[in-house]
Amino acid sequence: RYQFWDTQPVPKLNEVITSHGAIEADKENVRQEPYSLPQGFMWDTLDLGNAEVLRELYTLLNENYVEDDDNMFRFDYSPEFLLCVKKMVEINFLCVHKKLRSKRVAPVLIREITRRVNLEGIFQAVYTAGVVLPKPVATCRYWHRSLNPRKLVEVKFSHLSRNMTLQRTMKLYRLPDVTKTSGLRPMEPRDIKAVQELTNSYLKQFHLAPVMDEEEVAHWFLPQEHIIDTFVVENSSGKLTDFLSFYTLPSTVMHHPAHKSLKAAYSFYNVHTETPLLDLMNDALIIAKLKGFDVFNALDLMENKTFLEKLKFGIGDGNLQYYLYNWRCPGTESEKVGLVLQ
Ligand code: YNC
Ligand code: MG
Repeated sequence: RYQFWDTQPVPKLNEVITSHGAIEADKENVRQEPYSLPQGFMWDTLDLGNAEVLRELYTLLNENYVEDDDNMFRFDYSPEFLLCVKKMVEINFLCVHKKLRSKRVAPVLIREITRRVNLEGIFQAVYTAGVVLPKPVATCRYWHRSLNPRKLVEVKFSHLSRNMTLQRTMKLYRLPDVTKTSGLRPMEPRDIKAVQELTNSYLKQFHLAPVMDEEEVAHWFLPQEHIIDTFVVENSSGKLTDFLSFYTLPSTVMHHPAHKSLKAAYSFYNVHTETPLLDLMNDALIIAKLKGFDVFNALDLMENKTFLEKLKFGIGDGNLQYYLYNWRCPGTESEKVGLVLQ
């Protein structure tokens, strides 16, 4: 069935898993030569510090990366966002030019990235995809919260429900102009240590979650305009008790005369110890609306199911499958997933 994936150290789709552990042992000798590409192509390690190279990568993804099932929207990662690629350990941005599709280039790219990661002494990986492959460790679903219903209806991202006028829909999704939680403010470099402690202790309750060092916390959470927003809650004695975060990922609107882009915020990590999660997330919606986002997206992982319906998120179509490479372990419920990949 899976010509490529059946050769890889991943569990079979029908496999019943009761153990935890690597599927194949760490390699003693990793192949030194790069895998061959089709005639006329060569490997090139990108220097994303070079503006021209960054622009080229941006154009490739902008024209060829992930679209929705109806081919109406396509992710539009900004060049600034792509610069984050440098430090990533998870596998992301698998993309083959539209003209080279279905020619078995993807397996070559996957084998080559595996070889390069192996050369660094790493033999496991985590990745997500919309497609079903052997074998998901968890299945999550996106939910969408309208912030600008008029535009979402115009670009056909959403449609008016029966018996609902645009006026009533706009009223339904209206949000306050000010946040509710006292002590809520943007994260600053001095908060890194506290955010790290909050994150790592909160994530212990999930089955699939990262452990972040200080450098990773600074990289993933420090606010960067048009990339990542993080707001912390500082109580009256100066202690950080909670934080919310979301990243920016616009989508290109493919066939619309007036609207070219959909501005979407994606829920990232939201950690609560004192503030109710519902209040924290309502404040996230208020902030995203004030910043001009059209829609706020969240997966049904971690504790998100406790607020999605209450905060008027609607369920999306299509699943996001989570995978581990060269690691066998039983599958888990979306509520036990504590990992968000951008
Ligand atoms: C996919 N998304 O099943 P079989 S997500 C993995 N992830 O193999 P061809 C995929 N494998 O079935 P095309 C995949 N999509 O024969 C397809 N495949 O075993 C498998 N789209 O290759 C597929 N980006 O080259 C089949 O297909 C084989 O030309 C077919 O290329 C696929 O980033 C693709 O959605 C996705 O650019 C590149 O369609 C292309 O269609 C495309 O003939 C639009 O490939 C953009 C898009 C995917 C976003 C993502 C995560 C990727 C994870 C890759 C796996 C990493 C493994 C771990 C490596 C490190 C290990 C260590 C240590
Ligand atoms: Mg191909």
